[in-house]
Amino acid sequence: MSADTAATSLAIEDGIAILTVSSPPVNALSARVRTGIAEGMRTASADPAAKAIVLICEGRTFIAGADISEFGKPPQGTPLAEMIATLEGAPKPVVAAIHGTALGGGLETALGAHYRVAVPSAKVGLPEVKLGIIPGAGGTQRLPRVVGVQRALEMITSGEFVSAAKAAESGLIDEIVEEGRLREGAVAFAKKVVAEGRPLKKVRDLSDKMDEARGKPEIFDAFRKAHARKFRGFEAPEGCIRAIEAAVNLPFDEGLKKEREIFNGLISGTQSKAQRYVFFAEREVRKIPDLPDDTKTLPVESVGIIGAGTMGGGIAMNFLNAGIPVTIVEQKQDALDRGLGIMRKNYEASAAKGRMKAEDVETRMGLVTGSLDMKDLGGADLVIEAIFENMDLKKETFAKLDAVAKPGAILASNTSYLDVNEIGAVTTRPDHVIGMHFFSPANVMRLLEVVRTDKATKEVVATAVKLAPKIGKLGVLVGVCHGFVGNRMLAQRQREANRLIEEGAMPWDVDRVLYEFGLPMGPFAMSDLAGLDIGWQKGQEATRLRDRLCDIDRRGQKTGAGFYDYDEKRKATPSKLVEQMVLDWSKEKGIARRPISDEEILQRLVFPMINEGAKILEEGKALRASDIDMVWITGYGWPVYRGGPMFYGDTIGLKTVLAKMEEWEKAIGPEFKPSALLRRKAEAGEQFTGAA
Ligand code: 3H9
Repeated sequence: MSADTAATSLAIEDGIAILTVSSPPVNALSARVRTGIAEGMRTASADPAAKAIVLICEGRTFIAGADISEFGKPPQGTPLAEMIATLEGAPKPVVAAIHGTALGGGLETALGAHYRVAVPSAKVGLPEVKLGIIPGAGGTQRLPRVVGVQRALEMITSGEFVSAAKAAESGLIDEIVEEGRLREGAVAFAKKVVAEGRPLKKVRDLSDKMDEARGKPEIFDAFRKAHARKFRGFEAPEGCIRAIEAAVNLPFDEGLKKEREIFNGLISGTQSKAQRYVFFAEREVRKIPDLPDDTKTLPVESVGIIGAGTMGGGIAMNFLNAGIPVTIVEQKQDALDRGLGIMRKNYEASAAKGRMKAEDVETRMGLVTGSLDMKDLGGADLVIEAIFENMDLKKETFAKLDAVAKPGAILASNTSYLDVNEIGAVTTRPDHVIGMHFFSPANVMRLLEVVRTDKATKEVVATAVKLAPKIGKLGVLVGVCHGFVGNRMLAQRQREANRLIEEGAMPWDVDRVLYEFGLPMGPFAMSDLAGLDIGWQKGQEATRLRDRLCDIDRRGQKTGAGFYDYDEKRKATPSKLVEQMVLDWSKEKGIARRPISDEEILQRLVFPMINEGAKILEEGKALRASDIDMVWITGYGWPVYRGGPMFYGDTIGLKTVLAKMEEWEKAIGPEFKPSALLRRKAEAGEQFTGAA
């Protein structure tokens, strides 16, 4: 075989050809791999010494899909569909031997084989939808022929990874072989197929599992309807459904053509570009230039948490889920009991929904110890403070904590805004103090901002960063500044949201624009959910419209009214009363209201965020634009198909963003002053991410 096809090797042993793929890290289907497999298949097919062919991979996994980094580049080597046809069309049985993950083009390859075997730990799936595309090498046509239409719809539109056992149940895997003995198991299976004279089972020729859906378009419409909320804004799920419909209604080759047409349409679109960017951005987050992978980390085998409120309890649950024991300290017994009670209730609710077993509730709650004495934190490797957001209180707490925590323990603050350097300065160990900023609800939201203080040692920072995935979080490294990355940018948006309703928009206009953009909710609906009385002081003169709402007991969802009116199901409707209050507010402030377009609302909310993101980069408070985007996607529900605010800025064009900032700086005020980085990039015709 020529040098550039060395990603595969072929051996014939005891009548069975073994075609092995070796292309670390994940055996993605690069041009070399595709060409190697196609050549290997042709050689093995033509060799009379081989009675069957086993396709197997070296390393940690079976083929994990097409090589995503090749997308958008000119095609080279054997096309994937052609390669798969060499498997399906082989004149002797082809067996795919699966370990690790057979994903996307990897599973499509396995579906081209006549039989599939897997070890119990293997997983299979078609996750293309998460990249904004559909399976483009026959997956949408072959999978429903094997597992049925309903199951194929679920698998392909969700991109879920399915265990070998479940895959075997649905007929996707023909046999499960012993863990660690895949090669032997696959060869034995191939010999059995030969000995028994089993047919060459070509998936393209199967059709009985699709009968249930033939002539029944209502199946697809019902599926669309049932998942409308989940699919909102995304283009790819609809593409998946249409391709599966084609599988049901068209002959195989025409279905393939339809699949290709849909695939091509999606892959050249902005959504897929954004989603592929996010795939790599997510993996970039853990790459920190001065903390190479082999940086020493400190053990975290037990954790202390100060504060059993909503945040403290939610944070504790992450560690309990990971099997790490937690001691949680409160000041008063009733607050402690309440906090522990809520944690238990949350777990019980998960168990009731079937998300965990009933006994897991006890195992997890068995790992938590409540205490009223900070001294009980003396044994913890890491202590996270999650008390009220007040600098004096935090300093006092850290001084006390420093006195009881063991030497070498890491002390972390969950502050959302405050200066963690200043907090660390009250301890004898500022080099062991960092920020670990969780997002509410802390047991659900994936984001963790790891706040690097000036004095924190590399080991301490690396420990927090490496801990994040263990507790199910994406740990994004950020620098100390007011609000860090996420809330610092959010403050820009909030300021403009308030100003827009003074100038002419209504709260529901602002919320609708952001909702239609793809966010789960806008700032006013969000405030109603969180409670308008945060920061409200009863009896004091209202300086904000929301305080005025509190004065008349419209304190948000919990009181049945806030910016919106709520019915008993908490469904929101715009309030006439609030509308009048907004009009009065503008009048009192002497602002002549004007109509504001949706486009202006969106720009006014989002462009200042992009500008702030640029300042964050300029000041080195985030490592790269893509880290900022991951903060917004995982912490604030920014739609993944828009790639994050910095990527979005790139898609709009930085010249446009700059021009607007300049216009508003003149018309409204200095808070819109463009960052030097934005100006430089815009003037040079560059992007923040280089990926849009
Ligand atoms: C597709 O197949 C389209 C077809 O239908 C049709 C085409 C015509 N390509 O995640 P990890 C890199 S679309 C290129 O950290 P893990 C990854 O960037 C594809 N690179 O490891 C990382 O690089 P680095 C459908 C890839 O163990 C390194 O490998 N398939 C690809 O946590 C390790 O990855 C998918 O969507 C790729 N396909 O997870 C599967 N995959 O070290 C995508 C990985 O430089 N992949 N890399 O940062 C995954 O879900 C996970 O990577 C996997 C391993 C579960 C496999």
